[in-house]
Amino acid sequence: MTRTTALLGAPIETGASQRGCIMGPDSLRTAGLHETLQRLGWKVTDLGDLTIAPQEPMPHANPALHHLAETCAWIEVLEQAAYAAARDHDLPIFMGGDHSMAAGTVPGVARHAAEQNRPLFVLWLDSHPDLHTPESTESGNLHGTPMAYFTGQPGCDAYPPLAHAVDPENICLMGIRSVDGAEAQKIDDLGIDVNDMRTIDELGILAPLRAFLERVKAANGLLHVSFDVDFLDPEIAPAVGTTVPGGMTFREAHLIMETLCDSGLVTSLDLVELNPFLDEFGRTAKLLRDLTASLFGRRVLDRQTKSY
Ligand code: 5AB
Ligand code: MN
Ligand code: MN
Ligand code: MN
Repeated sequence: MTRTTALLGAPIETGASQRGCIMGPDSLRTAGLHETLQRLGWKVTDLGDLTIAPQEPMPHANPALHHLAETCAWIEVLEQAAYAAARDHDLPIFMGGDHSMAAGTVPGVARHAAEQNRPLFVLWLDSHPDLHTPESTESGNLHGTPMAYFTGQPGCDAYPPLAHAVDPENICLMGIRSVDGAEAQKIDDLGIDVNDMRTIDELGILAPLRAFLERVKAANGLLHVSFDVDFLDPEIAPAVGTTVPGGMTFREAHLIMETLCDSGLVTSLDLVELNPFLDEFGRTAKLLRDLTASLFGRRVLDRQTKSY
């Protein structure tokens, strides 16, 4: 049977410190994401871009916060749209947009998982854990908060009520190399599976990834992958406002996507933090397109046909 995907644009940039992520969805379209997935045999539906109404400022005890009202509005719109996309398609792609959008997409797919009586697992590919709350963030940039929200941490009361929290035990972080004090504390408290860059240097990416995928499979879980561009090394992916040196190489990133493809377990994907204003002739958008193609079945060689 033909597998189905949907492209859903979330042109949101209010969670980031710099402007430009609003152009992310169109940059991915211009790079040919739709056509690439179609050529791999998928039925692709472009659902267009979501919008929110203009918002009045929302006061908060943390004076550092930027765009709280807009973030709340995006969370509500995205939760509903991500829920519907996950219900209607095999593997929808949520095209960002900054990472605050995961505060909507993850609860949306969590609602779909709950309806199916299946646990939701999250693979978080990022140099940051994004475990601040609106109370703990010092920068006030709300793209640093989605994981605290969708795991139901205290300190997120300013956000819409959360119906389906993700169990921290079902989350795997990979590529982590920039953690603030409050986030490190929460990682300890929650016991989240964190594969920081040192772990990956020591073990490689495959061993921890396969161990996580085994858990997803054993639990018959749904698997959401949240891909932040700053997961990649800035040398290969310059188009992001929060570059951190020492990231994933080209081949490590493809190997992750190829391994995810082989597992057949992934049921939704965020592509976030792409800032085309910082890109070099679409280089980062094309890389994201190609990494997505690896997840959707593109191979260097078709190994199935090879016999030794
Ligand atoms: B991203 C930082 N922890 O809170 C903060 O790019 C960075 O979605 C957040 O991972 C980075 O501002 C958020 C210093
Ligand atoms: Mn992030
Ligand atoms: Mn990040
Ligand atoms: Mn970022």
